[in-house]
Amino acid sequence: MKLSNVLKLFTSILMLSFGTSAIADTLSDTKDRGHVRCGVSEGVPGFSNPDENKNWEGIDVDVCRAVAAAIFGKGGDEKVEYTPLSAKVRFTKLNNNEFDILSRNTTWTLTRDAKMGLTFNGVNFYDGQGFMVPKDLGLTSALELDGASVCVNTGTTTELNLADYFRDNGMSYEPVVFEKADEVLAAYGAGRCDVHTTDKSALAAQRTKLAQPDDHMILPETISKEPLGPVTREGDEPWSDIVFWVLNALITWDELGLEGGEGIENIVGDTSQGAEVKRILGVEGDTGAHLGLEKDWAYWALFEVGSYGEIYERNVGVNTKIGISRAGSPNASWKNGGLLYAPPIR
Ligand SMILES: N[C@@H](CCC(=O)N[C@@H](CS)C(=O)NCC(=O)O)C(=O)O
Repeated sequence: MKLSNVLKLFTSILMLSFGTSAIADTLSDTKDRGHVRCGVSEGVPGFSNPDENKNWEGIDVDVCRAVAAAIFGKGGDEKVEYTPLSAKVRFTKLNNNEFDILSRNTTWTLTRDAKMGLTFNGVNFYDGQGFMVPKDLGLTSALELDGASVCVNTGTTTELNLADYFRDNGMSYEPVVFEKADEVLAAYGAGRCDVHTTDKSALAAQRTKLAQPDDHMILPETISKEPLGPVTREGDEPWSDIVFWVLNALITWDELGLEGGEGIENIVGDTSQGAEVKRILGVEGDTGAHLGLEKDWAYWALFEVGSYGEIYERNVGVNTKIGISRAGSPNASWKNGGLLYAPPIR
C-alpha cells in the first residue's frame, strides 16, 4: 500500500473512533442514572406546575412521565427529575446537556428547529396567542388596544407576535418585559400594564392565579399559531425517536377510544382485541426493539399516565380550573375533526 493510502486509512480509523465516541447515547445515560431529566416551566397550571405536595403535574409533565414509564416500566413515571426554566434560558440549558427533554409550553418554529440545534417531536397541545385585560376597561376586541401597555415574557414567540400584530394593524403599544412568568403576572395584577399576553391556554391558567380571576377576561382574537410539544437536542436521534413515539402512543390510544391506567391489564389479556392494539401493547411483534426499549414500552406509558384524552381532561379539560373544552378544538382527535393524528405504530 502506498504511504498516502496508509495515512488516509489511519485518518479514517481515527475519525471513525472519535466520531463514534462523540455520538450521544442519552438512553444508556438515562438508564445508568435511573431517571429521565425533564425541563419544565417555573409554574404554568395545567402544563407544568408543582401541586401542594411539590409534585410536578400537567400535560407537559405527563410527556416526561410517560417517557420514563416506557423506559423503566412499572412505577417508572416517578423516575423523573424536573428542572424549572424561564423561557429565556430553556434552549441554552437543553443544548448544554443540563436535561434531556424540554417539555415546557414551547412553540415549534422554523428558526428554533433549523437554526438553534433543536428537534421538535410532535405536538401535545395546539395553542394560539391571546390577550387578557381587566373587565372594567370595557374592551371587546384586541383591535381596541392601540396605545396600551402590554406585559410580556422575554425570549418567547409571544414577544415577536405582539410586535407583528400591532404593526400589521397600525397600532402602537408599550412593552413591559419580564423574564419570569410570575413577574409578568404580578406586574399585570398590580396594574403596571393594561394587558397580559401569552398563549391562550397559559392565559387561562395564569388567570386562575390572580386575586380576583373573574375581574379579568380574555379577548376573542387568537393572533398566532403556537403548536407546543417536547423538544430534544438535534443529533440526539435515537432519544428523539423515543420521545416522539411515546407521545404518539398516548395519542393512538385516544384515537382507538381506549383508556390507560390499571384497566389496561384487562385489554392485554383480551385475545379478541385487534392487531393494532396487540402490537401497541407488545402482545404481538416487538416495536420496542427499534427504540432500544422493552416490548411493553407503550403498555407501561399508558398504564402509568393514561391516553392523551385522559391526560388532557385531567390537566386542562372542562372539569379542571383551566377549563378548556377539547371538543371542537384543534386538540380533538382527527377522528372528531381535530388535528391530533398519530403516525402508525408498526
Ligand atoms: N409558547 C411560547 C411562549 C412560552 C412561554 O414561556 N410563555 C410564558 C408566559 S406565561 C411562560 O409560560 N412562562 C413560564 C415560566 O417562565 O416559567 C414560546 O414557546 O415562546
